[in-house]
Amino acid sequence: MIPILYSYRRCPYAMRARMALTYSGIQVVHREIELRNKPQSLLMASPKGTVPVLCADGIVLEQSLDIMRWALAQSDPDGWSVVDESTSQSWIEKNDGPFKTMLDQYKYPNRYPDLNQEVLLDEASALMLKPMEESLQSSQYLLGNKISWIDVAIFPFIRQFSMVNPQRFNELPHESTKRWLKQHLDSELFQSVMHQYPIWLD
Ligand SMILES: N[C@@H](CCC(=O)N[C@@H](CS)C(=O)NCC(=O)O)C(=O)O
Repeated sequence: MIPILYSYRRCPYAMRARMALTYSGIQVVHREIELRNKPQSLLMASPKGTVPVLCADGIVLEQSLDIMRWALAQSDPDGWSVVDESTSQSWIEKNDGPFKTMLDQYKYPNRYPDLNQEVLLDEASALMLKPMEESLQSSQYLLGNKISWIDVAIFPFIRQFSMVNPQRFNELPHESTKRWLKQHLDSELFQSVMHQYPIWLD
């Protein structure tokens, strides 16, 4: 059976999963959902109702990182997963934890009227963008001169952050991070996972 992927085009978690699946050459049946109107089949497979979700051969993977790991375990032609475990873990924890919180606060100022955008930008820089810049000044990718699953897992979140206020992002002194971001945005892999699908209805 071809695995089914429930996805949402603009979701950064779904983007990282789609990129890993495409890189690994795994064919999936794509089911594009609307967050406001989730299909019953998704909720039956995964009651927590987030995307991405992958249903394959009796297994249900409900976390984007699990989908990435599952894909890479099947095929990893360029060695994306050949990286130091603890360094990767600390990047992911920072990205999926406090940076994602700041990203939401920065992206939805109406929901957080007490927070100041410039302060948030400074905090997000100190937490994530500056450490990324330091790494990317000394190597082409976050964990060295070879792309790894960490670059792919983090890139959709930096993309989203940069899109909140592109002009302001551009003014930041993080030239290597901007170069890295552009390289991923322009990549064939990223372009290929941004295909627009019609909404899946059960
Ligand atoms: N930890 C999950 C997070 C996934 C997630 O939060 N996805 C968002 C979309 S970007 C979602 O489905 N939210 C549910 C909703 O908004 O109802 C993962 O890594 O897959």
